[in-house]
Amino acid sequence: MATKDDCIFCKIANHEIESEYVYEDDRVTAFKDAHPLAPVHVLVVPKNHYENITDGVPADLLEALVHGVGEVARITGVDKTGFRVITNTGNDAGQTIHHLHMHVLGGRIMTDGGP
Ligand code: D5M
Repeated sequence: MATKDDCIFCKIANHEIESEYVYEDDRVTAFKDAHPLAPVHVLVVPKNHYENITDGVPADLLEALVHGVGEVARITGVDKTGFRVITNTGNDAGQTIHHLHMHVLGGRIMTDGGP
């Protein structure tokens, strides 16, 4: 499995560091964001290391990530109320953790345009 030794999300995704997990399958892990910006703020990440969405991510893994987003929405209940999905990519987007992740945000009205 591709990992990056110093990558915190690799460690969380593969249970070397424990987190508040919301959903998991053989390819993706979803866990609560440590600095939530909404009542529901969950990160969906691949277990294998990819820097971001442009890092040659296979189509079937993208499908698995989107499936994970749907599972998180269903588990947290925001599938019924609406939610936002964000994937920050690179410096201008403010990506701070360089392991591909999809933010799932919900549980409040998203009126601000930002996350
Ligand atoms: O978002 C990176 C996100 O990752 C940011 O919302 C904080 C969150 N974060 C950072 N470290 C952790 C740990 N250890 N557990 C859970 N969540 C964490 P970005 O899109 O890169 O700006």
